[in-house]
Amino acid sequence: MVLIDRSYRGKEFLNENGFTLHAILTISDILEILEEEKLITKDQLNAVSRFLLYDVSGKRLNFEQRLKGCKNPATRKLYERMKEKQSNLILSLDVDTEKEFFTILEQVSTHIIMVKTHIDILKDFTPDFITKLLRIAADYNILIFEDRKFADIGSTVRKQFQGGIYKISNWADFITVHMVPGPGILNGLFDHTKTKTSAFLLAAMSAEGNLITENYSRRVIEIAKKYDKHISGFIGFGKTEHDLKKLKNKIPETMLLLTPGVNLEQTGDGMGQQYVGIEEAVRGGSDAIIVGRGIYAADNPASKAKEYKEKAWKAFVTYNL
Ligand code: 5BU
Repeated sequence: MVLIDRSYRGKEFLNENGFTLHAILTISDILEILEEEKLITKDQLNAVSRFLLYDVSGKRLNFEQRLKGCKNPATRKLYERMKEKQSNLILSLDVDTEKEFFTILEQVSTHIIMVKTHIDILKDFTPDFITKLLRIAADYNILIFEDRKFADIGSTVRKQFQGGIYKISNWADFITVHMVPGPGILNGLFDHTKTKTSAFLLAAMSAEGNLITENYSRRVIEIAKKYDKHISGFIGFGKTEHDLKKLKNKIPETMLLLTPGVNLEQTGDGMGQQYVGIEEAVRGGSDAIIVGRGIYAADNPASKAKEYKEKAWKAFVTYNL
């Protein structure tokens, strides 16, 4: 029997023997039809979907087991926020003024577990911004994720992380790190510091034509296993559920997979960004979705955030919980 991913539906592809196969319906499609026709219950649909994801494509732990086994305190905080807020939505708030930033953040705060910043985008940044951000984050139970994408030698990233005008190590719950320079970057960031910040490593990017290969992703994950004290998981994009599943299956169970490039309406932005849908991302094993323009550029960011949150959490409960 050949198990065909939902993402292949309607497409032709070559199997490992070089034969062209044409996928008409997937097992997930059939299950959904059976549920729509009331031939199986929603619970049965969920149980079989979970079986397909965790047992057929490699046995994996459920959410509670993952939380229980997780030793990294920052990662635990993120798991706990997800549970408390029944959400796996991260807002990427890439606006350039403080006023816009906080106006939108307050509007969407009940729906998100974490706000992702690019602190150097703000044109009116002052240290007061951080004071305010920390207060709002505490009031609304939101974590802070600075998407700095550190990518230099250990000595330089240490200064970039702790110093300058941003002093990221004082306030960010999480940062992003490229592993291009090798493990020394992690020593530079985390040795001899008392920072509570933990890292997400870039394992697969959403930018079209990016140079990350499957082998590179695998090596990033191998390094992460040795530094699990400071690493919470990976940023991983896949154009299809199948691509994401391949990545997810390599990731240690207690680490998280966060997926950027999620948008309900667009497939790209004309500048290389690629988007995947919520269902596909979560079915592929994404633990939380990162959404920027889909929310902050919407006419009504609050109602859009609610929509993303509800769809993503529903998919998470169905396939990944
Ligand atoms: P968007 O507006 O939803 O396209 O914003 C996506 C955000 O996620 C933006 O801040 C990017 O810098 C970030 N991102 C991404 O889009 N793709 C990646 O592979 C990584 C980060 Br890593």
